[in-house]
Amino acid sequence: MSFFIQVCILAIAKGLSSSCPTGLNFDLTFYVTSSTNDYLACNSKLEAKAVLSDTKITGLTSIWDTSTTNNVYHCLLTKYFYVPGILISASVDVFTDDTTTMFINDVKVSEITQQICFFQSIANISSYMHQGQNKLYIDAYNNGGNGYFGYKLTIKSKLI
Ligand SMILES: [Ca+2]
Repeated sequence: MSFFIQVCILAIAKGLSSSCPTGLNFDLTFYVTSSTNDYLACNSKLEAKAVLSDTKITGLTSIWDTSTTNNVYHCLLTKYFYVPGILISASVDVFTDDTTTMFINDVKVSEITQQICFFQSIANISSYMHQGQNKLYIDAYNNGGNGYFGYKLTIKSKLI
């Protein structure tokens, strides 16, 4: 192999390697959302898988422990999620009929108590989270009529 060809191969190889991604720019945006994978403990009953509510919430999945309810009811949700890499930002959307209080890592993040059927969006909740395992806890009440809630955490992180 001539010296010229060897130089050309090295130049091409170097060009290829410098164009490969480093891994530091991967977008690790993910969502933690209400779903039928959630477990709810309602009215002192044993924890059970959530079901979709007959009432739909635009953009969120509405859940409860039954598809329809007209009773005064109290449900608790505990869910763990993992934040990989370095946390960049986090926000939450939540909708409830009638009231909810949301905690992340045992600190109150959101509270809807003044109005029924209320949507709340909080742009920056990253200070409540950390790299690794996090705990979401929601305390929900229905004071009559339909009862359900939905939530969506949007979390952005990057590789170290
Ligand atoms: Ca209600």
